[in-house]
Amino acid sequence: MNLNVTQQIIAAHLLEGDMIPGSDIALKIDQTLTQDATGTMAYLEFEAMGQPRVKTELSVAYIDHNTLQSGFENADDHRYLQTVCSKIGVYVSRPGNGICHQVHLERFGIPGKTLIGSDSHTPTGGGIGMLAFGAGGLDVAVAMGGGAYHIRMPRVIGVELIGALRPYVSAKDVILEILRRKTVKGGVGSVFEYFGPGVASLTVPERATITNMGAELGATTSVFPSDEVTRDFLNRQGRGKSWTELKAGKNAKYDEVLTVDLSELKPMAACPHSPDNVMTVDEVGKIPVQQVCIGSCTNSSFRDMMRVAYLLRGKTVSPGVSLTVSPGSRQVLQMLALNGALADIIGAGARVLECACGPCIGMGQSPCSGGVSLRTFNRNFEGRSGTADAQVYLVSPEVAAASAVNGYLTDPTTLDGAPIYDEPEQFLINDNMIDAPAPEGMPVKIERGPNIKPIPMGQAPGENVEGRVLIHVEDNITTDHIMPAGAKLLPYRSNVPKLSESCFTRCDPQFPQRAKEFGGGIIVGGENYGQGSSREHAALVPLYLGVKAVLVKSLARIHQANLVNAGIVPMVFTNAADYDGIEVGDELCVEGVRTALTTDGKVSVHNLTKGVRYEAKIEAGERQREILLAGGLLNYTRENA
Ligand code: MIC
Ligand code: SF4
Repeated sequence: MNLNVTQQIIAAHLLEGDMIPGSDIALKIDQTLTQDATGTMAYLEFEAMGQPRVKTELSVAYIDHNTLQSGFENADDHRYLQTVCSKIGVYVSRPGNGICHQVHLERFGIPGKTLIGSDSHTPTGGGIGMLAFGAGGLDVAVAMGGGAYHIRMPRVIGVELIGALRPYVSAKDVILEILRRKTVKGGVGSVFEYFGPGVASLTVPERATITNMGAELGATTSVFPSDEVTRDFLNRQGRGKSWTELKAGKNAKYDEVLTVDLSELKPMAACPHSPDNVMTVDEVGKIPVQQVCIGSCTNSSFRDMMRVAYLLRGKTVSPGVSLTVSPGSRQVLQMLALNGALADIIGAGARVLECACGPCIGMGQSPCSGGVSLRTFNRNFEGRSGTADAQVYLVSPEVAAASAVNGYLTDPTTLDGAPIYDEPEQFLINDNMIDAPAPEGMPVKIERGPNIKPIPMGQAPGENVEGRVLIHVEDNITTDHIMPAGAKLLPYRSNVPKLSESCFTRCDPQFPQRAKEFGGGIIVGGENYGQGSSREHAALVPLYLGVKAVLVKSLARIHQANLVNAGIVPMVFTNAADYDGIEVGDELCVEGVRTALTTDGKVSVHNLTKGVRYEAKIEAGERQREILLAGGLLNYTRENA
């Protein structure tokens, strides 16, 4: 066999297309996951498609994001999720049971299977050898109905790991080092596949930290082989039967190879405000810290928490610091409670939060004004923490715990000793918070609260698409800029009209008002537009506000798919310099849209205000063009049903 692991899994799931990098392929999807902040939409969409029951091998809905219930909205959404899932055949992981990616890895992940999830960190499953992708809710809904997942065949970047991590250097430092080298755009169109002698030194949860944060590279996904370490992890989870070996063929090739010597790595920090703004902790220096948050789907495994407990044992959190700890799953929390490590964490003064996303998505714990917050999370975009001027640094659990005690950023390799950690004989298995769906045919009443509002529907575009420029934004705009999350807004994830009041307000408070005044229009942006989360709200809310097209230098993968699914035309400048000449309010006419969608995608954008023309290309594969012609995926699915 000459195939690498990525190609082997793709070959085994290929429904359409050729495995030529860049060309459209369709994959069979074995498993899906949703979380509650994107799941309500995904299930509303599944219902709108008119399918009675899911057709996947396994579909799970997790309730982990919207767990702060400061009004009826989140609780109503949870009830909707529980009832709709029971009816259509989806398992539900109840609130408190843990973060989707952590629980899925522990209880459901299977090497060699495909998984898509309505969350950008679904590639966490790559730690156990799954080919796992983040996707918009509509794509997940289609996969639940048995439909294929359509992507571009990725390039495969081989990451050769050699050596072993030194004490206090962590899996987080591996992915931060790769982000330092490749940046938040460096993974676009690629899968990061890990190989080499260093792989065996990493446990499955450590591998999952690395694949989780591959999302920040803009990668299609990341994957590790499935080896004895994987088998061992599955055995300890009582799921040894799910193991199969997966390794790259002897003559497997990669489109590019990076080498990381684990033994040379130092503790790192991603500095404000981007995950690729990486320096060593030593280079950043001993800056005073006001908050430390440990948890999130990147770093909340039993291993991570045991390291934290070791560093906190017998210590006190520095008086100037607020330390929060959120274990990633109830399995982890219960094991910490049983072995006494939780007592070490509590004893040091940590504020123990429930097993959920919590501060990572701004669900509470916003730092103080201008505060420095060290977080073991994966994103430090400006304002995401809920405090506009907070300085968020992304670090490993070891750096976080050592710094919480000292009150300043601390390189743990300067400490004595080394945390001793052995994988537990057996992980504690208690699936009593995972509800099985009702048997097929059993009547289940779906409960809908008043917060659930209709989904906006796209419209088929005319030959010319006209509109004024609503906003002109720079490079690397995230979905957190387009449609912010946080404690105040997440309760409205099933209420697009309400969300629309906050669309783009982080960039321009006048945006929603202007969109109304202009009667909708066109968004102009820079490189890597829409990076970050998978939230389709970053497409559906602009759609609701009348956005018809976006014209940018380049697009992030999941957001591009979400725009197409919503029926918003994604266009890329042929000549990036044209971006500079456009201003808010300019009247644009995109000429020949329908013709372009049936031919080569090329359009001419006439700036009627400035009297100039720009060349652009509609960024969409063949099937995506048909979806755009139909006015979005829901219309397309109905037409083709
Ligand atoms: C995130 O980390 O930004 C989220 C919240 O998990 C999102 C999903 C969402 O917006 O609900 C993601 O990463 O896809
Ligand atoms: Fe939750 Fe944060 Fe992970 Fe997103 S990145 S799934 S908000 S823990």
